[in-house]
Amino acid sequence: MLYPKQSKSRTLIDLSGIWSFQIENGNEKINPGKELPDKMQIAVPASFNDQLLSSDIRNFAGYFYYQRKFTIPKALENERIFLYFGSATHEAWVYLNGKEICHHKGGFTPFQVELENFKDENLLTVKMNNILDYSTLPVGNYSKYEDEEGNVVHKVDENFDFFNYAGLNRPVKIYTCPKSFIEDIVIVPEIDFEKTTAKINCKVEINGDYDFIEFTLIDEDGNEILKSKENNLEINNPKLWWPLNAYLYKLKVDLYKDKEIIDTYTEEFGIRKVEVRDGKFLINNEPFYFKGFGKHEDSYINGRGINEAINVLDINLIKDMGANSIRTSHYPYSEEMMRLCDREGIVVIDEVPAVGLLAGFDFNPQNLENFSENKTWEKLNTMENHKNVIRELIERDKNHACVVMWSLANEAANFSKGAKEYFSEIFKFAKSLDLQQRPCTYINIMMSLPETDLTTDLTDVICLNRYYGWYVDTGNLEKAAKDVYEELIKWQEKYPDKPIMYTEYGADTVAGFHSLFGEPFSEEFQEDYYKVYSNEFDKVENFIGEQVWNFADFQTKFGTARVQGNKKGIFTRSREPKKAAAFLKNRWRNIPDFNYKK
Ligand code: GCB
Repeated sequence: MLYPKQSKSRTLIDLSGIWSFQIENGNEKINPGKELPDKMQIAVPASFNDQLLSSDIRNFAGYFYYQRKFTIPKALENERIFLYFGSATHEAWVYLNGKEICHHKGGFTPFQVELENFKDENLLTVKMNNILDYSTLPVGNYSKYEDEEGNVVHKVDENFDFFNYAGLNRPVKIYTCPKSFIEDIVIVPEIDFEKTTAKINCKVEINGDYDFIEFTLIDEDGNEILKSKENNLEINNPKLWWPLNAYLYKLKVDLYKDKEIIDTYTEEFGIRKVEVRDGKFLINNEPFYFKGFGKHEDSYINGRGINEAINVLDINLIKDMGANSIRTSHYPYSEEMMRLCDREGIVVIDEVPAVGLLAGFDFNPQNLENFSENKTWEKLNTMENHKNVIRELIERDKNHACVVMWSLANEAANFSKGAKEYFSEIFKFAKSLDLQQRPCTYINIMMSLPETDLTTDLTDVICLNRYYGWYVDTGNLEKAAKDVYEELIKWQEKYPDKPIMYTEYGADTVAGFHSLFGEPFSEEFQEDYYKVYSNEFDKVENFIGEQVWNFADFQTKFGTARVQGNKKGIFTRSREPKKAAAFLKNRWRNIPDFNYKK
């Protein structure tokens, strides 16, 4: 599916704005063909949770409705008309004038439906739920019960810490296409470094009749550098896409019928090569060092709803810090963010919403010991949805130069019986879909040690989340240093060809809280923590990157270890820097993007 764009052959209508909203309470039945009874107003795109000044609605689990009216201008009536959702979190049923026209499960990837029977004025109703259980991704602990009046009450206890923001979090659009149209474009660049040429393989899917397709390659200055009817373009001296130095070409695809262009779509892309070899992560044949952050899509009021100003600011902060990369923890971010990362040269580890695949995990460090007998792979039933989210993510993000690796899960029970079978299938599936053959990984949890992890051979890069000195031996940074180093060396010895990186390490830090003794939660502790870890990283040859947890403080579910959210940010939720920011900035500005580890 292509990102909806306006062109000479396509019209785009944005349905952002104020919609009506309704919670389904108890056994109340809402008629999607009628106006919603409550007449609550809600902004789209945004999560509903923080808009309505009601903690009941904020923490609601179950079914809810969004609704608005729209009109298709007469001038567009002869076109094909699609209704597109950037996302609907987590499951949606779409009704047009009371009739169900589509259903989608999974809260972080786009979907669309062709509109066929519309009237002068149309009632669009989207029924959704934010229920997470042992079959969905992310994973939640779900139960339901009947209250005294016989009403069904849904309860979701998330199997992860970030707040379960829901609703129409991303843009909703209507766009038109001609009768025959370009349905998809897959671009696979292949660089010949010796000949300094690049082949650009373009696979196009067309819906309907046409005579031929013409490809035009356009450089960043807008010059047409090549025109061809073949889908294999070759250019000399290609300008490569580099981290923080992005060069984007445009591929214009024109669809011809009876000598006329009937549809045209322009896709931006970068030419770059990604490869894992000899314990190194190579971009354009150069060993890359990841510096950056695990993030969240999280901001005041919008919740997980798209916030383009925050996205722009965050990327500027990332660049200012001397960082070069992010992980889309723990779900695919908006397409708008991915386009921004392409443009700005931010390297992305692109993650599916496979988080919480660890039955019974409650972030209680005291329970860390009990997991070897964990029965996750007997209890969970996520395979089908896991494959769906991988397919939908790769379909959406396949052409993005910024994406250098797919992360197929965060902190699953990779140490538990059944993990090998489960993940063999998942990795095989992901690898079969990406024509660019990007590396694949999963993000490894503390209990998955070199001695206990069962699936490392599947992964291209060993990605570790570690909390020595925080969740384990809280406050003891001397011990943390030893643990970090010894574990890294064990991984390196066991898998000498696999690069290793940290994808999470951090300590909750309350901005403005200081301590003469570097106590946990103080800004001093956070800085010391990062100094200690950095020191160990530099001693390990195959260590190829550090992404701290987290870029900014973020909202979470309630818990005794969460004070109005997770406070491991280097920045506060409103993006003020904590003390550790200056240390990391100085460190990262002095670490080159390439060839740091000789
Ligand atoms: C983790 C999770 C992340 C949490 C973090 C924490 O390991 O991957 O989602 O937010 O720990 O702060 O506890």
